[in-house]
Amino acid sequence: MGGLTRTQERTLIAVKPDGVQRRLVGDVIRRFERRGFKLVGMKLLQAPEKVLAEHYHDLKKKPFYPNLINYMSSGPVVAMVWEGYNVVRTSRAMVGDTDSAEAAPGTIRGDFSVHISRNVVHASDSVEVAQREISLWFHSSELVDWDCGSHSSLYHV
Ligand code: IDP
Ligand code: MG
Repeated sequence: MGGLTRTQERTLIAVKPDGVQRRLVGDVIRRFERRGFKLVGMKLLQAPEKVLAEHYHDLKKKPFYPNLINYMSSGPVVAMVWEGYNVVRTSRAMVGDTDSAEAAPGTIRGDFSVHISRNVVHASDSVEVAQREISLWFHSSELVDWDCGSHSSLYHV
């Protein structure tokens, strides 16, 4: 037994409008690459209202919901799909607590955010939610299966 049974796990990570405007896209990507995850989808887009309504449907009754939709519509987001062993759980740890004041230094929110309403990045919170969010934000044709092969660690001389 043993082995990496969840290597194929995928999650949706999105740099929110504040993160894009603050030029944090590269830093977010760098953290996921350094950790060893594999980028299988990425696009910059102005999020359609319908997508945001579906994405945050469980928060519809919250008092902050209108402000959340305004925030998420305030500029483009960079939506990404990352793949790897336990990527859902690990990326939540890398992103940090929803409330910026609770987010540990070293996490994305703990390094870049001071308020829950401008917390720079989204990460799916379970494998099931990740699957739903990935199909909401991406067509299957936009996801690329690729092999980490020879260029990840070898130089050709
Ligand atoms: P998560 O992004 O850490 O999964 P959720 O509870 O799913 O947190 O909330 C989704 C997003 O809604 C948060 O990332 C944040 O942008 C926003 N949000 C959550 N709670 C509050 C709040 O109390 N005030 C303002 N915005 C909030
Ligand atoms: Mg959430």
